[in-house]
Amino acid sequence: MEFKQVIGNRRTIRFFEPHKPVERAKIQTILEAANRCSRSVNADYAKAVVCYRDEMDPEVLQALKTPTATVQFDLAPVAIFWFGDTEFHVGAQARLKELFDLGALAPTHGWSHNYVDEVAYPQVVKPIADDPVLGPWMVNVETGLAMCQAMLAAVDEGLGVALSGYNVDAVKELLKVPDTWIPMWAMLVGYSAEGDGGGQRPRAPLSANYFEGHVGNPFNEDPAVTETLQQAGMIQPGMHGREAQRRQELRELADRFGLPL
Ligand SMILES: Cc1cc2nc3c(=O)[nH]c(=O)nc-3n(C[C@H](O)[C@H](O)[C@@H](O)COP(=O)(O)O)c2cc1C
Repeated sequence: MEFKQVIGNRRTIRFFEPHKPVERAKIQTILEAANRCSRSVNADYAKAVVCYRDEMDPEVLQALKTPTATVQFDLAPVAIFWFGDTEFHVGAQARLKELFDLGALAPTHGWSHNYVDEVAYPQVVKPIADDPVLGPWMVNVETGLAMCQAMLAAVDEGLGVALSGYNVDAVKELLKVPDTWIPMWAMLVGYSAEGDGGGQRPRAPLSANYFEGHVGNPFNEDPAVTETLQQAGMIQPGMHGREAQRRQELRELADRFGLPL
């Protein structure tokens, strides 16, 4: 699938084909996409545990749920639980030196083995890792990057995908998660049972949130570019104006899966 189409097709899917298994090759592709995300100090922030619903004890599956994450756990054949490693600084010096030796980090920009040992690690990386606010902030951002690439890879593989909260305490114990990993989100993966999900979710125009030069000077869309992006499938018809059709689809899904409406 073209990249812009992948971005346009992605939306939170909450109804999955419950008995259509996800090929393991597709799960591997999703994880490889995450593994290729950009990351500071070339660290492995993102950790993931792939769980197959049908291999889970039904009581455990029940224990994972939260008020905002219920039926989707029953319907999705796969849940990938994501965590962020707070020990990202371990081995950072060696990894930065490797990047230097390979020429990814260049002396033109001030890099050397000494710079790693005397500046980059002790003055930048370690203080961030030791800071109770900055450390987790870094881990959260970096893990989010990996999860985003994973989601897009899932869409590219023709799958539906959703991020969801879950009962962290239950999962930590069940999956033997170390205390140094920050729990993030569950990524539910399966074949979508809801067509195109009812259209793209409402989004503000760029000018509401993005600026040029300084805050307050909105980045205004060029209509010709918008049209190109519409043709490429990145910007798709939204949900407004399709409410009746979507309600009908929800009724059919509720009937099919025996869910209350
Ligand atoms: C980090 C994250 C966590 C989310 N957690 C939940 C959740 O627990 N339950 C749920 O129903 N939707 C969850 N969502 C979906 C969003 O709340 C929202 O429904 C959706 O409109 C986001 O837009 P999208 O459809 O383009 O993904 C989550 C989304 C993100 C990005």
